[in-house]
Amino acid sequence: MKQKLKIAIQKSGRLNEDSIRLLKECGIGFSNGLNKLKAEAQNFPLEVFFLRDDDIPQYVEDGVADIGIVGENIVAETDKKIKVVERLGFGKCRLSIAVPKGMKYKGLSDLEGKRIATTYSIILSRFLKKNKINAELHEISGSVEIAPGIGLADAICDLVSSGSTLFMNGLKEAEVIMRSEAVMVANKNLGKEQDAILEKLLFRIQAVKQAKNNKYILLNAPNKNLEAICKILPGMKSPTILPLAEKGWSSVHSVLNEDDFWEIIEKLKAKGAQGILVVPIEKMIL
Ligand code: PRT
Ligand code: ZN
Repeated sequence: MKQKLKIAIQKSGRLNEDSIRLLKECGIGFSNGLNKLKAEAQNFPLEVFFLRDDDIPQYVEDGVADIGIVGENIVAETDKKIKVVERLGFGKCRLSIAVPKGMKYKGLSDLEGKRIATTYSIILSRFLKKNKINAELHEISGSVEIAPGIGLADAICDLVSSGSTLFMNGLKEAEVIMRSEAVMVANKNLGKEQDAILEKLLFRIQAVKQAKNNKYILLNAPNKNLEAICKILPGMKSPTILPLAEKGWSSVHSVLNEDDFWEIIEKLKAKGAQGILVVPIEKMIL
């Protein structure tokens, strides 16, 4: 029988949809009906397991799953013998210490002797030890943000993304302990066939990631400024130039990085570029 790669993704929660979307963008389709534990991909040797995120590192270490998609925060907190093979760019957040809004917080030493509530006791105790702060950790399993309000703790350590949960609970962010995003993790001793399937999958993921960071650009340029315009465009190799029916004008095609996008557009306009079209790229193979 042909070998398959087993991937564990979150069953429900913040990473579930983006994990499924990523696999779909890689051309891997599977049915993900409610209450399903497992699904088989239709057109790729992949078996998908739907699990709680906290359990994914253990399953990958044990080899029940070969790979998994999980937040770096969970990778660090569970501390299993697995490797991170790709950062995926979604599920971004930070693990932060927060204190009551009214507290005058000047620095880490203000946490000395304080009670801190968290579900991330491994990462937090490592951080405090490194910074030589003695604080009392209260490990709780959820709703950490209410701990100071009910007198259970003086501060908390929890995940933050928009900051509105902290705000609504009268807290402010004091220290960022780690930044996190979803990553692909893998078992350290994958078989040869599994390794080859993983390589294929990572190749597709990288093509999808690249495409998201880049845009295809088409514009019309007066020939007298072509050289200046080509210098502004980075492109994969060099821009494609096609003559327009109108004399003295050309059409220029290239690829732009999302980061310096607007700056480049402004420079192009200044050099007389017109009819600029910017189009999303679906896949990008370098
Ligand atoms: O059921 P299961 O155990 O699988 O899910 P879960 O409830 O433990 O995790 P889930 O779905 O909440 O989060 C999964 C992963 O998403 C986390 O491990 C992080 O890697 C990532 N992530 C990104 C977040 C957030 N952003 C986030 N904001 N996880 C949780 N939060 C929570 C945070 O704990 C706090 O309660 O959202 C609240 C803060 O959000 P803001 O926007 O108000 O700051
Ligand atoms: Zn969880």
